[in-house]
Amino acid sequence: MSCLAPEPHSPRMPTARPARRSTALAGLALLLIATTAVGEERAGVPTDLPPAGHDDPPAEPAPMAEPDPARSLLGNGGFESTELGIRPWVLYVHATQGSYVATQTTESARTGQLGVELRQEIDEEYGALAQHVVHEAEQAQPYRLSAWLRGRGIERRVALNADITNSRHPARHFERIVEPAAIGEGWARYDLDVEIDAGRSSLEVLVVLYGPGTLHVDDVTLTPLP
Ligand SMILES: [Ca+2]
Repeated sequence: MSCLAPEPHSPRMPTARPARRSTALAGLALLLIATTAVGEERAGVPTDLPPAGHDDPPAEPAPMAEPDPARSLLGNGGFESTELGIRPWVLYVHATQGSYVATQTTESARTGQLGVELRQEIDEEYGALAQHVVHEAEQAQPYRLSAWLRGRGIERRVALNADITNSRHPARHFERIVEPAAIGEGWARYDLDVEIDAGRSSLEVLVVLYGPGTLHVDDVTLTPLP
């Protein structure tokens, strides 16, 4: 677990665009106090399933199974759209326009043909891929934000964030920090579990690169947990 002190590079970040983000800063300190980090396990597809026909007990449900993109609340999570580009994702940067770039590339594809390369161009605190979703739910439901990442030259950290503002409950902030040593040139999946309350929720999910480096991102999903 990590509890972050409110810092200038807070994930509840100001943005060069769009301007509406700047109004959200007032609640920053309180949100960060509620920061939640989840386990550091990497994703893994079970490889030790018993052969069919054995009397071995059945394998436990795989909690880290590959999320089903068809159930995801996010759009263009595989970055495959050649019409939309990265939309509805947007690129946030800390302050300096052009300090990070987000580009669809074939090198960034884990599945399909394309993924996104998020890269620092000019020294700056952070850049982030962000997507905003409005979700209406009859009852509370846990969800899992998952992203497949690989990278190089990352010196500070990467984070998965989810900020959830609900019509019936106070806003909540969820965060998973990924240390640079955990990000290699091979793909690994990182997960962040969140709770979406009943009612109308405004969700913002972010994949944040702090400091220098190149981060390849693909197959980002926000799917309901059982
Ligand atoms: Ca893809």
